Amino acid sequence: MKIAVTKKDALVVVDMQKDFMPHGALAVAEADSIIGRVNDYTKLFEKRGCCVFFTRDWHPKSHISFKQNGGVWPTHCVQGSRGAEFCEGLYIPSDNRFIISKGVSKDFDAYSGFQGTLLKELLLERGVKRLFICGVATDYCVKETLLGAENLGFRTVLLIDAVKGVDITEGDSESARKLMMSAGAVTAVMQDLDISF
Ligand code: VGL
Ligand code: ZN
Repeated sequence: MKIAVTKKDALVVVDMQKDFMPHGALAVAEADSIIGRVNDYTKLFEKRGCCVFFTRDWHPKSHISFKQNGGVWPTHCVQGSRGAEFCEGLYIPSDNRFIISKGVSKDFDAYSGFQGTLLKELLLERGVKRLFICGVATDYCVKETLLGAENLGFRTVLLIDAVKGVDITEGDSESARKLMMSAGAVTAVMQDLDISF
C-alpha cells in the first residue's frame, strides 16, 4: 500500500541552509545531494495543497552553541549572514509555506523546530495530523524535530532518501534513525508515496 498524502499532512524541511552544505561553516557531508529529492517532496506536497514548513537555524552572533562563546559548534547560521541563507537550488513555494526560525535567542540552543517557535500552533490551526520530515542533520535537528512532533501527538514519517547526518561519531545517524523509529516514526522513500493523483 502506497502512502497517500492528504490535507492532514505537512512537510517539514529542516535546516537546508548554506552553512550545512559542503564547504559551509558546519558542513554535513553530501548534504547537497538531497536538494533535488527535497524539492521533489516540496512539489508533491504543494500539488496536494499541503503546507510546507522550512525550519532554519537562525543564531545571534553571541549564541551559546558557538565555540567562541563556550559551546561545541563552529560559528554557523548567524542571522542575516550568507551562511544562514537557504542553500542554492532549494525550491520554496510562494504560497502555503512557512519559514520557522529557531535558536534565535543567545542563551538557548534549539535543535527542534518546535522549541521557541509557533510550529505547533500553525500545525494545529491547519488540522495537520502527520508530518513528513526531511533535511539536515539526521542526528541533530531532524531527530529532535521528529521526536518533538511525536511528543506532541503528531504521526511522523522520516523521509530517509532526503536526510543527511553529521556523524561526528560513526553510526550517529543510524542510532538516530533507530531512536526515531522506536519513538513511533515510520520511514519512507519517494517510491512509497502515492504520486498517482
Ligand atoms: C544543527 C548543529 C548545530 C542542525 C544546528 O541543523 O542539525 N546541528 N545547529
Ligand atoms: Zn545551530
